[in-house]
Amino acid sequence: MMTTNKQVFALSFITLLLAGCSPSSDVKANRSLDDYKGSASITQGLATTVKTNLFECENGRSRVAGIGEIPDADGKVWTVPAQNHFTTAPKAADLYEECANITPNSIADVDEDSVPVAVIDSDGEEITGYIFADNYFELYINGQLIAVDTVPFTPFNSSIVKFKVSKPYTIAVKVIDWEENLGLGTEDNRGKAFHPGDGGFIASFSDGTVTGSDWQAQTFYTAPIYDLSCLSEVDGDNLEKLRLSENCTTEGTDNGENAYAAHWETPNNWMAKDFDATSWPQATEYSEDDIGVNNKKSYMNFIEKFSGAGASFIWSTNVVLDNEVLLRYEVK
Ligand SMILES: [Ca+2]
Ligand SMILES: [Ca+2]
Ligand SMILES: [Ca+2]
Repeated sequence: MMTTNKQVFALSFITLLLAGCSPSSDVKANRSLDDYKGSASITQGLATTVKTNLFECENGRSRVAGIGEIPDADGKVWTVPAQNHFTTAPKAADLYEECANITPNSIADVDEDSVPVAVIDSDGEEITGYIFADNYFELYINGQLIAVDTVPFTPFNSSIVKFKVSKPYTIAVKVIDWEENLGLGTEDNRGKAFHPGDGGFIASFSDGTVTGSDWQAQTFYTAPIYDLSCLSEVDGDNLEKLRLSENCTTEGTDNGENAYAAHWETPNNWMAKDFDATSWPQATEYSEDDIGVNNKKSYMNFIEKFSGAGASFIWSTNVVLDNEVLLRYEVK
């Protein structure tokens, strides 16, 4: 049974009375965690850094892309911003990557013939994909990991991939909105030490497949959360519960060290061709203005392959607070 906002408020009020009129910040934090009734596992505060930085930019600046671990109240350890295959998987070819001095002005200046082809079906169709992710993607075709993003955090880059496959086939993508403050879902930006960055993913494929609201998207890591009562989950038609954070603040702060984070376990076989994702929510579309790509050459120089090809930016329902999102689409 869902707990209504009124019930949460009533519980909070009773707990407040029990705790006295001026609860310490610890009591306040415990009260929030005790009252949380959703399906997520909750962590609070900064994660322990287990990998300092996955990526060094040879030519210019990049944000530190670390990996952290943080336990929840049950002792289960969560990897933030998400588990990934950056250090081991084949990297996508670069459309645009400043750190590697790959900065073509347009698609005409890209040597598409040199892009390696991942073969899934030897008698299949050869398909080229053009991908821009804020900040990081891992691309699976029929459950096979084809390529991962070459830059986990910043600078913003774009990628080109080729694969040979027979229809119908399944595209599955893990996208990560990376974070500087591991476990807190924030970065030092816009004058705030704890600014929640945003995500965004757009792709088109030479067989006409484009990202849009007919893709499916589910979040597995949502942060920062400063008041757990802003999280909600609702049922939809044939849907797994929508994991909503629309009532949570997206404002930056200089005091974000005690933020909560919501984690959900990713299914083991989420990328498999036969994984049943029919219950996942539909993806939410975002505009180029929402994502803020108008000043990003890694996007604008190839815009004909993105919005110009009919693709839309997609993510789960909250492009700011949802930081690990799984996407799926079946090409008929
Ligand atoms: Ca990237
Ligand atoms: Ca974010
Ligand atoms: Ca971002």
